[in-house]
Amino acid sequence: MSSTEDLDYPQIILQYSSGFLVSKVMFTACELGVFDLLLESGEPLSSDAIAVRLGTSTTGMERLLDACVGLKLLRVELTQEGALYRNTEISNIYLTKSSPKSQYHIMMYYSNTVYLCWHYLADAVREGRNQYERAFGISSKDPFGAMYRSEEEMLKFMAGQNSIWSICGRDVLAAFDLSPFSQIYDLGGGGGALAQECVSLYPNSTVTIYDLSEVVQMAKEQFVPPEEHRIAFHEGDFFNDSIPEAELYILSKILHDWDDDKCRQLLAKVYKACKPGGGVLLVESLLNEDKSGPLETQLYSMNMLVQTEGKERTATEYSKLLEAAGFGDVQVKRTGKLYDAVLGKK
Ligand code: ASE
Repeated sequence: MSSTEDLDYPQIILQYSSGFLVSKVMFTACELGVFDLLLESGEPLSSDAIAVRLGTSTTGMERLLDACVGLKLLRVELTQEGALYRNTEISNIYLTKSSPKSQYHIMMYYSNTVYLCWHYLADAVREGRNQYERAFGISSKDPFGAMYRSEEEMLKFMAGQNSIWSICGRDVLAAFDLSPFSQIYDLGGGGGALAQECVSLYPNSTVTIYDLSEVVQMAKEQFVPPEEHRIAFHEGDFFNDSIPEAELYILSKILHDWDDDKCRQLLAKVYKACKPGGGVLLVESLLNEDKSGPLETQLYSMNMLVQTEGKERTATEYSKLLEAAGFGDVQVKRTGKLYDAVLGKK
């Protein structure tokens, strides 16, 4: 045993045991609007003032604020009038609703939807399938039918995905020089934040968001500004409807939703539609070849188990899927961040 491990005080086990408490404290402070209030107020506030303004109990709010201080999401200062709380820089940027890099919506999705599926993780592992039936009483045969079971759920998911691209989009699109491709389809492009990053990074490109009809309607209404003429829309189900010809297809966090069989079907269809000289860009979180990490990706793969039909994969697994569909010259770029990029050519 190495000297850093201590069997009498196994700190790592205790930390892991309370990991879910940490997430829930951050989610709850977001949900109640603590970070938004402290940003708006422009001055540090007492726990009593925060509780009054947010309509909560003082005893609950005081403890929530102190836990946020422990997590370094808030700072506390002791004055004659008592303890005063303020946001940290990272909270201002990522945890307030109005910030351009806000992660508020993905937190709400994790806290109110994903969290409920994870309650049944042991069942998911036993059965090897998602847990919509147990968590929400709805059939899990069609995972996106289940995920989009109401307009509100669909909106939460789309807003959540958009918040991820507001911080990760640029890196994955810059991983390869995509300027040779001007006609781009973003298959399953959802709320369009990645498409928006794409046209801003590659000003000569036009991006068509291909997604289910109700998703496209929501994207037009809620997310993509109508004056953005480099973004177009195509309503369809990429498994059952035709895929138009283009130079580049982006599949961003799409293959991780599906089993190998469905991935092969989809990629074969994309290959057929693709112009010669064109390609496909996969944006995914890559597992190490021996699946020893990264931890974040291993956890995402568990999330795919409880929520979808898919899993996270290694670079070699994605390369094989691409090659089986006919794509060649497969290149892998690790960004060092959460999401990586794999490019295949026709
Ligand atoms: C999907 C992405 C997500 C399907 C279900 C999902 C996310 C949460 N639930 O394609 C967002 C990203 N998080 C993960 C775990 O990938």
